Amino acid sequence: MSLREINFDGIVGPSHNYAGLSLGNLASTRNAGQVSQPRRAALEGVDKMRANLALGLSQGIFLPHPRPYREWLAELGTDIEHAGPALAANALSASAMWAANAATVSPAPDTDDGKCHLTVANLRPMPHRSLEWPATLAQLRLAFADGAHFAVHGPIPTAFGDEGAANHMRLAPAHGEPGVEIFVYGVSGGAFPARQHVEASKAIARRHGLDPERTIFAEQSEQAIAAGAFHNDVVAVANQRVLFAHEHAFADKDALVAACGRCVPGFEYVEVAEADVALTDAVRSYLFNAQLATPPDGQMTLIVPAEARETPSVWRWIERHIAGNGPIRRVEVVDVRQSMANGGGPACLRLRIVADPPTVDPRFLVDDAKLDRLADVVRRCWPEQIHNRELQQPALIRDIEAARAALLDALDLGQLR
Ligand code: SUG
Repeated sequence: MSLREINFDGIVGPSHNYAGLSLGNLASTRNAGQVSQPRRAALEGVDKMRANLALGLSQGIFLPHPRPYREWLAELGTDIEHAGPALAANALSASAMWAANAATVSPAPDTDDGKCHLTVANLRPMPHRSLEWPATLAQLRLAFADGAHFAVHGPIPTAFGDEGAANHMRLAPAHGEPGVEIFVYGVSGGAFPARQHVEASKAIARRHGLDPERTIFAEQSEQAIAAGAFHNDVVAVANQRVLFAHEHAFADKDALVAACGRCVPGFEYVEVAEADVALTDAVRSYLFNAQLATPPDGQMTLIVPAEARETPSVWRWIERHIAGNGPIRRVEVVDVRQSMANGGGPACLRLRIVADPPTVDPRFLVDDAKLDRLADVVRRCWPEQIHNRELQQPALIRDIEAARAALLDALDLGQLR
């Protein structure tokens, strides 16, 4: 068994659009009603995956969900032709692209039965996202069907909102060794909702058979949520022994840092002070919504969105850190602007799983050749633009459904239809 980090990116679906559905997500609100470019968005995602492969990282994919979600509309007594614009936008959202919200993952070395446990996120707080879990669960059950190595769980009861790995971090000396899992929850977010409920986090820790001695629950700061950090991964990210976070990410930073120090040998806390990068700049640039990864060359790498390079305080901080002796040794810049305009950075687009690649269904793993095939379908079938007011046009709906079907066929995943 050779356990390694595999990032599963959500392929941006053909219905990608800007509907302003997420209160508390400043980019979603700011860009409501803009014209989207689904083809470009999906190709940006493919290029990000190529960049990860070039670094020597393992890469997987999750597929777009059936949109419009016709069964859901039928349960509401309507259909895509007759639904009001709000319901239609929910049924057409491509939000499943943000795979960091697909599930919470506890790698095998952390669990009592030695399997990698995954709990699909119920995504209850936002109506459009609450539609995702059935199609996500179907994919998790296929991709991780090997019951000797994986345990896939259904969602936490909807009384408690759960938004998956975006509010979960893991520290471990190496991916294949036992680690410490940190569950971050929200209590209050000022004018904005707190999306992760502590009871959901605790339930996941119990279901996954985690050792209470190596499990930490930490509250997100109200200030961070109110500033637009609707998920913890907008203000913090962890990799191996390193926790990289904004000064105002947590309600009780000192307690969290002390607990990590006790549990993780060689723990390093890399803090970005408000004086260097204001919370507003951190949220605007998505500095922390980076992938923090250790490629085979051992150089810990921060994979940031282009917006980070365009935000002077942020780029200054990165350059200074890399020139110094900090643990982050390299920065890679990726362009995921179409996703960013809905509040989804490089980290949102991927779900990190620690596994031995041969135990995963190979249809969900990619190399450059498979990405070429995928990009070819996107170029041929994804709509070039979607004007929000035209979301319900029959010709567009036909194109969206045909595009997804073509992709499933190209990837031999027709059974997800
Ligand atoms: O849940 N945006 C997503 C962005 C998710 C980002 N994920 C992480 N931080 N891990 C959300 O708010 C906007 C859709 C719209 O407005 O059309 C949206 O759902």
